[in-house]
Parts: sequence; C-alpha cells; structure tokens
Amino acid sequence: MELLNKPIYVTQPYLPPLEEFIPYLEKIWENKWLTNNGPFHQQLEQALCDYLGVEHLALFTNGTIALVTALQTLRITGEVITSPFSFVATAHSLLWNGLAPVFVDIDPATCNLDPDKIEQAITPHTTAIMPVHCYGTPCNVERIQQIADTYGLKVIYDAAHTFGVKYKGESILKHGDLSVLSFHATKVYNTFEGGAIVCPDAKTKQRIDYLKNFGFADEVTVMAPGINGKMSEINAAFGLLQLQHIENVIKRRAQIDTCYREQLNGVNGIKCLPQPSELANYSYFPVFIQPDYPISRDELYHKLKTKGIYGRRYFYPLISDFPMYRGLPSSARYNLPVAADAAEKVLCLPIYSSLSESDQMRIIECIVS
Ligand code: T4K
Repeated sequence: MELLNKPIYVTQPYLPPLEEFIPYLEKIWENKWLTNNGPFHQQLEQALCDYLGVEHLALFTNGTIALVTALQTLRITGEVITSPFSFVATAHSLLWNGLAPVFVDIDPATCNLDPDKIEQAITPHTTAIMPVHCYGTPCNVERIQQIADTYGLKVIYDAAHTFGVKYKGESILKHGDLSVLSFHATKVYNTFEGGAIVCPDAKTKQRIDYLKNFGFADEVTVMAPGINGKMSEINAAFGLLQLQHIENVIKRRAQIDTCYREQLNGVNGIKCLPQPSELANYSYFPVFIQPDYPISRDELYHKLKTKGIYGRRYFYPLISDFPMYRGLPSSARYNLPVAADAAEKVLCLPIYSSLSESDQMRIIECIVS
C-alpha cells in the first residue's frame, strides 16, 4: 500500500522506465568498454550538440570538475568576478584553481550578476567573469560581453541550471568563451552525476579533452596537470535514454510553473520571478517571501516541512557568507545588499515532472492558508 502523504522534495529526478535502460546495459556488458571516451560517451556528445544546438561539447563526471577544468582551459589567473547567489561549487571552482573570487551584487529582477556593478569590481588582476544563469534565467549576456571585451576579460558561464534554454532563438550556451552544464540527479536533465563544457571550436575541445584525462595527448605525452573528469559509459548511456524523454519532462515542468503562477498570483507577500519569455526549462520555482506575508520565510519553510513538503532555500546562505569566503573584501554586506535580501527571502518550491496535481495543490494550500 502506498503511504499517504509521502514526502515531497524540492525536486525528484526523472527516471525512464527501467526496462528501457536494460538494452544499454547489455551493450556495455557486451562491449566491455566502461569509460574513457567509449561509444556511448561519443554518441552522447554528438546527441547533446544536436539537441542543444551547439558546436562542441565535452562530457564530464560532474559540473564542479567541469567548472574547475573550464578555468584551466583558458589559463585564468588572479581575480574572477562572480555571483554570491549561487551553489557553493561556483566559487569553490575558483579556490581549487588558486583564484580569488570577487563577488558582485545581483539584479533583483533575475537574481543574476548586475552588469551595472561589474565594472567597479575590475582591478588590474581581474582576468575573467564567471556569471551564473541562476534558475535557468539568462544573464544579460550582451552587456557582460561588452564589459569583457572592453577590459580584455574571459567569460565562463556557470550554466548548471540552463539545460536547453534558448535566448533570442539560439542556445544560451553559445555565449561567453565557455559554458558549463551540470547533469546532477537534481537537474532537469540528469545522468545521475555528470556535466559538460560547451566550447566554440575543435581546438579548445581538444584541450578540454586532454585536461579531463590527466592531460594525456597520447600514450606517452602529458600536456598539462589534468584531472580525471571523464564520464563513464553507464552515465553516458543513461544520458542518451534521458534525451528521448526530455521534451515531455520540460513540458510537465512548464505546466507546474504555470499552475504556481496562477494560484499564487495576488497572494499577499509572495513574489515570483517574471515568467520567462523564451524557451525556458523551468528548473526551479523560487518565491520571495515579503514582509506583508503573515509569517517569515523560515516559518513558512518549517510549516511546509511539518507537512512533508521539503522546499529549499536556494541560495541561502550566500556563498560569500561561508567561512572560506567571508573574509574577502567583496563579501562585505554593504557590497551585496540585493543578494543578501534575496537569500533572506527565497524559497524554492517543489517542481519536477512526476509532481502530481494533487501534491502541487497541497503545497499551494499550505502557502495560501
Ligand atoms: N553550479 C551551480 C549553479 C549549481 O547549482 C551546481 C549544482 C553546480 C555548479 C555543481 O554541479 P554538480 O557538480 O553538482 O554537477 C543539489 C545538487 O547536489 C547540486 O548538483 C545542485 N547544484 C544544487 C543546487 O542542489 P543539495 O545539497 O541541495 O542536494 P540534495 O542532495 O539535498 O538534494 C535535494 C533534493 O533532491 C533532496 O531533498 C531530494 C531530492 N533528491 C536528491 C538526490 C541527490 C532525489 O530525489 N534524488 C536524488 O538522487 O545540492
């Protein structure tokens, strides 16, 4: 018997019917090729380029190692401007490379880096900007590129939330020098663990491929101190299967997004981000709890929890408040008022393709009542 009111998490991974995965496993068993650029890995790289509409894509074991490698690919040094309103992996990828994060405040309308505040953070040591397309909402890519061009900076987008998102009719992943995706279990498109770097040319792709394979260019040549960032055949095979279902997954997420917007529209003290105007992926549904809502954000978070509804405060605390970052001059509260306000008010509501209508109504009732 199914338990009444089983927990509702902020997300649940989409899993295709198990029997659809068996033929992939049989093939792996038959090939005895488990990792290191195997046949499924090669197929998935091509299939993702086709699906996403990008030229070159290198698969990774996860998004964090992909971010670390992206910075090494472009030989970034010194200071990197980034967002404090993100998952901690964004800034950790800088520390893993011995780089200094410089946090810049966000735009309240998007939760992305505020382009108006980037220039004042640039110093002679700045070499790159690492913006985040937070919740899958595209950054102001034109303004960011303009600033990067003016100051000779590289742009690496943390595009972990941005699978399949289009901007002005084209993949958002085409902007900047590199974009990094995450295929973690909690993402719209998942390979259990996984990630990728999207790059514009074959030469860069080759450097990325060396770097993710210990730096090996051939059996006896090591070009750089690379890491082991390779995706296995099991993950790649699962990725191929997931791609067959992705349209339906995103369609269902869109319905859930619409339902939240309709039902929460006009509820005092609940603010949503604007509805995305172009092809979105509905990866998160953040709401911002305002002072005129009857209880605080944390009280609502706990109230939902007592009913088995596990929303998440993405992204609270701010990255700049974690111990390894809070001593940085750019982490000062007065430098990041908008991000600090968002972190205090945000609550991401459950959104995933298998969320039932009745469970969504339970969530909404709990917020409205
Ligand atoms: N940049 C950005 C902007 C990111 O958001 C992320 C990852 C990265 C970089 C790094 O990419 P990866 O290296 O992860 O590929 C989760 C994810 O672990 C993380 O991937 C993600 N961002 C972040 C926003 O969320 P947690 O600590 O909140 O995950 P966890 O384990 O608490 O899971 C959340 C809920 O999901 C659970 O309450 C239940 C559900 N869940 C989770 C897993 C793992 C499942 O139902 N099944 C599962 O297998 O970080």
